[in-house]
Amino acid sequence: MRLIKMLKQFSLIAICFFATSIYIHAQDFMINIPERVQTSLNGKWEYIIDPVDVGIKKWKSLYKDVPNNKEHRSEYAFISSLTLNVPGDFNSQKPELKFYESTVWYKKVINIKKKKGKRLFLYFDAVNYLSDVFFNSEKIGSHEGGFTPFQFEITDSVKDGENSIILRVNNRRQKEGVPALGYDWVNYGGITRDVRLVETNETFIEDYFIQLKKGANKKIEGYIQLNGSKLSQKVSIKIPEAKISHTITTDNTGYAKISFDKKLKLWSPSNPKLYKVVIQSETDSIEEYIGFRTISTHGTKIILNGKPMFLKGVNFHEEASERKSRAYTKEDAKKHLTMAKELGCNFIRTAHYPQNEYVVRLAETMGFMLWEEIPVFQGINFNNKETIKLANRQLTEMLRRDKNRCAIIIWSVSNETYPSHTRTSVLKSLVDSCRVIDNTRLVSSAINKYKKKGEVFTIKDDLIDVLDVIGMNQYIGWYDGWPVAPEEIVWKSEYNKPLIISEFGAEALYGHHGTNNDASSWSEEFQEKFYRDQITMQKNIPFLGGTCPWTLIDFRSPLRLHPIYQDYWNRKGLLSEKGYRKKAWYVMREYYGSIN
Ligand code: GCB
Repeated sequence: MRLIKMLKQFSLIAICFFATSIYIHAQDFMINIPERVQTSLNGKWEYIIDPVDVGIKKWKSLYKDVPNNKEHRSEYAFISSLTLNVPGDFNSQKPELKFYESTVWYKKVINIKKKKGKRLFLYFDAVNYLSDVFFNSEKIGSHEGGFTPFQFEITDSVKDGENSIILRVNNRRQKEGVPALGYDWVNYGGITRDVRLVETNETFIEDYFIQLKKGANKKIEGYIQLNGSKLSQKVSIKIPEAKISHTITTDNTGYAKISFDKKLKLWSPSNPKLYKVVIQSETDSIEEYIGFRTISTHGTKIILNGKPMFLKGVNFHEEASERKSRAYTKEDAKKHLTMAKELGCNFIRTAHYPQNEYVVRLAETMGFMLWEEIPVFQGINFNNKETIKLANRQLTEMLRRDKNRCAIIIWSVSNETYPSHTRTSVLKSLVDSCRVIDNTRLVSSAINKYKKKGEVFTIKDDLIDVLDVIGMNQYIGWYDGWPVAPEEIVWKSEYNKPLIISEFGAEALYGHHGTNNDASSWSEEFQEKFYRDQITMQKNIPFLGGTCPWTLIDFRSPLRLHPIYQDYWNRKGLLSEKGYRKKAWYVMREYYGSIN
């Protein structure tokens, strides 16, 4: 836990260089944002499209919010009739921004009435990808990374009355970024998730971790962290339903360990039990529904609450396919999760990045186990120190936000990275950081390299030495043909660890019919047979702990160029973008229905 504090202090002062500006990284954010006292800053924001990023270089007055008048003329303007919806990606809101990857400026004027003894924070659930934030003409900070929250305190710069917020948001792919240049989804830019003005007391409960201790089923452990000037306080953790009231005292850094014994009802997919937990300090109080469960492995089995569990999974992107936009509402989350339930799933891989909190929280109440990953995706520059720092920061932010979600059973550090000495040592260090922050969960990575010899497929990657679970993306039958009949394929692994097929899939256009033995037919029949063949093969893997089709629903991708069958859609969905079931959906549904 001490190490976490050191990591936190480091991230507070971390400074990295980008283009001509100096990036002061956002503060560590407070957790459990839905329960904070807040005003939503969602709604209409004025915008300016800046394709060559001239604003930051030439028009200082733009972000300083200097009015354009007789004395001062600049060749730009925010106009009240030109607005974008926040949250929401900009690409889907204006036809001219369809595949746009550059800067958009955002502006909102808000009215604030200052309150004595209260602190104020601007809190962004996520902005893709780079954000520079200006408040009342001053730069208050920056953030890099499109899928995790960040906040800035504005208490001292707030005025009674009108205050202006200006953001430069740039979603240009970065060679040194996380993710880097190549990825198979639309790079939806903009203020893609909720924005909030959060009010706290002078000293408030900033962060806490409350979970079952690793390997124990009746010891609750964790910590609490206060933020403010009255750091040493008595804090109680109450779980009224279980008649728990545990009191601790924070030290002069606002930190205290939590540890008490209690046997609680355990969360599981069939009984997603959550307890109301109330945390009360002398100056603040917050509550949250938290579940308790154990997760471990035993040989090649995944063990939930002491019992082996097969993960009936599915992948999906944070995309509202039918709307052709980022998904960002609770209803969007409900829609995807209901579709996964209908397929018979008990497990979700939120694909390649942390999705919004609606997805994670709703999944937990609906009884899904989750795999959550940072976008360390192919093509990452493992030789660049700044890139590695950034990956680490995204990992820290993901764990910080979601560590109290018992539904998350697996943290993943990467997807399909090319094995090399540097890559492996960087990923191993990410696995280590992950375990320092949270040793209660399993750690994995989706790898995609195996050795093929005739009918034998051998799993081998040095990274696996440090993983709890092997994630394997394989596209046998789609990108690679079947070397022998599916039932003849033999998977071998020298690791005594469970395997999750983290991806497998084939393309079909909904409503398009054709032969079932020709991948180029793009037909539902081909995809249906592909699924039958994959299931035949997977059933023969003795160390298989779960599987995850790629994907639940067709998603947009600028990489998918077939004008007739794809038209910038990845068609590996079991459902069309409108949610219609392809034939393969029924195959998967039947398979999941046959597993207890
Ligand atoms: C993969 C990637 C995923 C792609 C998928 C595909 O291995 O992890 O992001 O969308 O393959 O469809 O090729």
